[in-house]
Amino acid sequence: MQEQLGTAPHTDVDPFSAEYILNPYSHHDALRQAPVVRIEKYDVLAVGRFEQVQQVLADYNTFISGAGVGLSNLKAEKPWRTPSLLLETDPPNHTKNRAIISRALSPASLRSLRERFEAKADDLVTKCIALGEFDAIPNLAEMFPMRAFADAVGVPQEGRHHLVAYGNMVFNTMGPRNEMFEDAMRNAEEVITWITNACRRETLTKDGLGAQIYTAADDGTITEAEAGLIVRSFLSAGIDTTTNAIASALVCFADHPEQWDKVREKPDLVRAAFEEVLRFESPFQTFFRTTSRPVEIAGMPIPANQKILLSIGAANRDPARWERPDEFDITRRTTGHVGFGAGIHGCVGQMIARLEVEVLFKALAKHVRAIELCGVPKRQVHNTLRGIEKLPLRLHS
Ligand code: OVM
Repeated sequence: MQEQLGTAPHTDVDPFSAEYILNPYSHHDALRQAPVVRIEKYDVLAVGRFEQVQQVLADYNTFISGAGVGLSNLKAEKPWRTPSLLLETDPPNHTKNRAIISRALSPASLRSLRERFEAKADDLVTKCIALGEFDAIPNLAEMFPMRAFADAVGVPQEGRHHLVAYGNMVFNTMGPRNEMFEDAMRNAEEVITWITNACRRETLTKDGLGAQIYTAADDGTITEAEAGLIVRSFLSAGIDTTTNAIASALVCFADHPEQWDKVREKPDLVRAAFEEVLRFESPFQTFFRTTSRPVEIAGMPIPANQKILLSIGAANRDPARWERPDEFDITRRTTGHVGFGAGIHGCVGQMIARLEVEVLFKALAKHVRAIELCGVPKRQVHNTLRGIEKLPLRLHS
């Protein structure tokens, strides 16, 4: 008889149920009860402790991305789109593609964007103040990345609402085939057509981040089609994530006016505050890796070809790693949070995300004395993102 050593405890927690999504934090203890747990409903393993999440992210040869970072194994099931050349790829291809997109997002490249972002932020904040009570999701949280980021990439003005729909498709399809998955894919054909066209060399502006990717096709490093797919990564990862980070930041400051006062007194605190928002309300809550070989996590044997869910949200509130994990505190040390992931797949757009949020919240700090919630924010029931659907606010100048 073979002895069962170090088996992962089972849990009936369902990270893709509406109940969980509306309040993930009340379920995280169950995910953190052991270094690895088995989620019965999907028959996958999960890690929610900071230490193991960190460890899995660091070991990219064992815990690969090439089988997808959603529940579905892209090597076994046909994916709905060509896999991403960055997110869903492993070295050596990942390394080559990542270098190309990194160059486009380098500090030197981003420096020239600051002034344009500032003008847009000032204009948008002034308009939002004038609206009185307004919904901050379409009017602010979506609008800012949709103007600042989409302009920076160089995509057409017409039809930009498809960017939000596409983000919903990309992130909701990382979960199981549930209602959220099907809802996000309802209009897929029209959205994919728009996105595919937006990624073409002929469609992009000549001076944007998108055009910069095509210079790698010009010198033969990648093909024209690969350049289009790398541009697609900008449009997949660059809108919904930032939108929900902005929305969460607005709620955090509305709920903690004393911390908003600190930011108003010292706007340079915005950057540190944003890291705390990412820890406290991580926009990208969950994703997966797949084992490329049999391995042990904290002594528990894991077979090859096993999907493992990483709860970024749980790791960023793990009491073993963070003091007072459930308190929003912009003065804490947030170094090491995994809100942007970590390691070779760590968010390649993190510097532009930080720039967008810094500029927007500095404009808010300049014009807005208080951020008032005019009703309960309506959560977006979403397989992957910590989303807000409706956010009634008033900005007091
Ligand atoms: C991509 C992609 C899509 C979603 C997220 C992401 C967080 C990347 O298509 O490359 O990174």
